[in-house]
Amino acid sequence: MRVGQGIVAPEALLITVAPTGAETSKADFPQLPTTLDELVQTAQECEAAGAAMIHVHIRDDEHRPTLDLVRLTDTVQALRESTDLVVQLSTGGSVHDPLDSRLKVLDAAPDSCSLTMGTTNFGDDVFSNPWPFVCELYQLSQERQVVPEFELFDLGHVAALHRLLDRYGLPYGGSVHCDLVMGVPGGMPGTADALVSAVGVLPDQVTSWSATGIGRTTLPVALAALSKGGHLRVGMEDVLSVRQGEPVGSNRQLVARAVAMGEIAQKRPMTTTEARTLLGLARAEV
Ligand code: KMH
Ligand code: ZN
Repeated sequence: MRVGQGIVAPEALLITVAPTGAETSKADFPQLPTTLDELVQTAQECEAAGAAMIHVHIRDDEHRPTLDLVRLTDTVQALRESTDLVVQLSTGGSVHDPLDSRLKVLDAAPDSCSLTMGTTNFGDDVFSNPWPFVCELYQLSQERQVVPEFELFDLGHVAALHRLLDRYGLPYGGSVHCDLVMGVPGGMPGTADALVSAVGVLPDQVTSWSATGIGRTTLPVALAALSKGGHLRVGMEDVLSVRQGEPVGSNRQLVARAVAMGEIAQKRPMTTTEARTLLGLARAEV
């Protein structure tokens, strides 16, 4: 296939940055970007370092996770004005967010949204994604012309993705991009073996995938993903140490490390334009 049909140069590595998440508190980790200014600055630094997409969770004035629609809309606009990154809003939110608020995230009109393919235990909590909610969110993404990124925390989520695509067809834009989220306590382990198992049963319709390993699984998962031809997600949502005893200083540091790992695998960071092509956004925008 050709560039422009969703396929980009094989040496291009999509690096997605997930800078904030919903689980870490500002008090525990002051370098976490929680204000809009901090998020914009992080986004600009990460784009300069090699990221092409940003996975966004936002916080309120007290630095608590929020799905406030005005804030989400302002955030999408600010990121568009200050960067060329593909802007992906989290529809996962925090484990405490109700399903209807999570559906409303699409009202903020992002380029992309995360879409988790099933319920998973999440440490001591439950990250709830019942099948009817998954179907509703997927159909809404098609209707609103938002490109979903399917979040796969478990092998069962891969099976659910088969079912979803068979039932409702391809996403808006025609590409199918997944992200393996590995090493969550309650989900699949962050190991090379688990990654190989999951990648081996992805639906044929999948056009690209990335992976991220939570906490200490971040490096094994990244290295396994590169070995299997996948892309990378990095950021403080997923990991807070660069090595034992050394806290992450900035999201840029994690993007730079992903670029360096990619270089060893003879990959270069994908441009934002290439990312739009990969994800089907370029075709969608024509
Ligand atoms: N914060 C987690 C409960 C997503 O962004 O879509 C869910 C999450 C996944 O982070
Ligand atoms: Zn997230």
